[in-house]
Amino acid sequence: MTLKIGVIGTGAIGQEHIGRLHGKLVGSTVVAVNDINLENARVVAERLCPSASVHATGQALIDSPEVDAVVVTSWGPSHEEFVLASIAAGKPVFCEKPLATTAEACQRIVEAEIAAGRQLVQVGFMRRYDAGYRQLKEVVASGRIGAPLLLHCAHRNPSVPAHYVGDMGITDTFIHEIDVLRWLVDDDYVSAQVIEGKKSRHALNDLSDPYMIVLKTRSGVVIDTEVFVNCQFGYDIQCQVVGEDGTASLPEPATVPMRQASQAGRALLMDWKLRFIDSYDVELQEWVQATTEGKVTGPTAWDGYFAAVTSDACVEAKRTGQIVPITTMDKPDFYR
Ligand code: NAI
Ligand code: NAD
Ligand code: ISE
Repeated sequence: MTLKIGVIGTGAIGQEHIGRLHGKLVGSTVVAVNDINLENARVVAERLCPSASVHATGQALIDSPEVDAVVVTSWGPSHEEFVLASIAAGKPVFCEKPLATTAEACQRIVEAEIAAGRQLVQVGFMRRYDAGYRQLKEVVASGRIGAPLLLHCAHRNPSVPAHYVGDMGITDTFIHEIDVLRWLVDDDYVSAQVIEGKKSRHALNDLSDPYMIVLKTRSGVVIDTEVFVNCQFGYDIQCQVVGEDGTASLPEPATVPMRQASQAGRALLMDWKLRFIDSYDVELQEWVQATTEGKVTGPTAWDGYFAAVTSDACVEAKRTGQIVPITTMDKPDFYR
């Protein structure tokens, strides 16, 4: 069976995912697209999936009988509307992170999915599918470095566009760490603190950049992460786990070591699209397969909700300078 997919949001990652789902991966085809910028949707469809229909609204795409499942790759603030509409239509939906931009919105999605009686939602936390993070998790779970005590992490982008503003360093960027680190150490967070750094001259307008975020888990693991989205030098993701008996680090992406022009070294990647390119393929291939079988096997709406509660606490911690507790509703049996 071929899964017929509708994609809402034909921007950067929407185009990447259309390329995967229409031609690269097995068992899927893109039959419909929409973007708030309809002209862009037409141009993208013409280039990547010429037989797809271009719908005037996201709702029309979701309602279309030709669409079996929905992929939401529009801007974060529009996610809630499209995920709720997909649930109401009884259609499986893969939503890029964040599931929604506030915890309340994610809670509405969780409640709607439970009321619908079956899991339909998967969130695009693709780092769980990355070979490096999977190897690191295996080492941690094996006990070879003892129990994890501390994590030192960094999420660095070379630069960000002008529309990247406010607290997107937390809600759009650090949200990846929020999800993957909780999965890595198999623990939940209880508090958040944010310490602002000296502002880089490369940070535009009112953007604070860089800052440090400190999360504490239920079992007492302390996780510090540098978020620096105008670091200039590369797209650089770091994660070191300090255990009772040793340390283990996220492998660097494979690039060719060179000696040239009196320098020895390796090139750094500059683009997020390339750093986790394989993990997007694995993530979406598994989603296509599981959706065809009527299952959700990846990060759920609950994971999206937990990430949003944590992200809200980080935003509050940044605003107040205080250590903010992270409290969620009890995990419903539906997600156990
Ligand atoms: P983008 O700005 O390139 O594309 C977003 C697209 O959504 C634009 O074409 C815009 O016109 C469209 N759009 C916005 N509101 C809409 C609406 N109401 N209806 C229909 N279309 C709408 O943004 P980008 O970088 O592609 O990010 C999109 C989403 O993907 C975000 O949620 C972002 O966090 C996520 N993302 C995830 C990544 C990952 O590594 N998993 C990487 C990059 C983005
Ligand atoms: P983008 O700005 O390039 O694309 C977003 C698109 O959504 C734009 O084309 C915009 O016109 C469209 N859009 C916005 N509101 C819409 C609406 N109401 N209806 C229809 N279309 C609408 O952004 P992007 O970088 O592609 O990011 C999109 C999403 O993907 C974000 O949620 C982002 O966090 C996520 N993302 C995830 C990763 C990842 O690594 N998983 C990487 C990049 C982006
Ligand atoms: C973007 O949306 C992503 O998801 C990238 O992975 C992240 O590094 C970047 O900061 C976000 O804006």
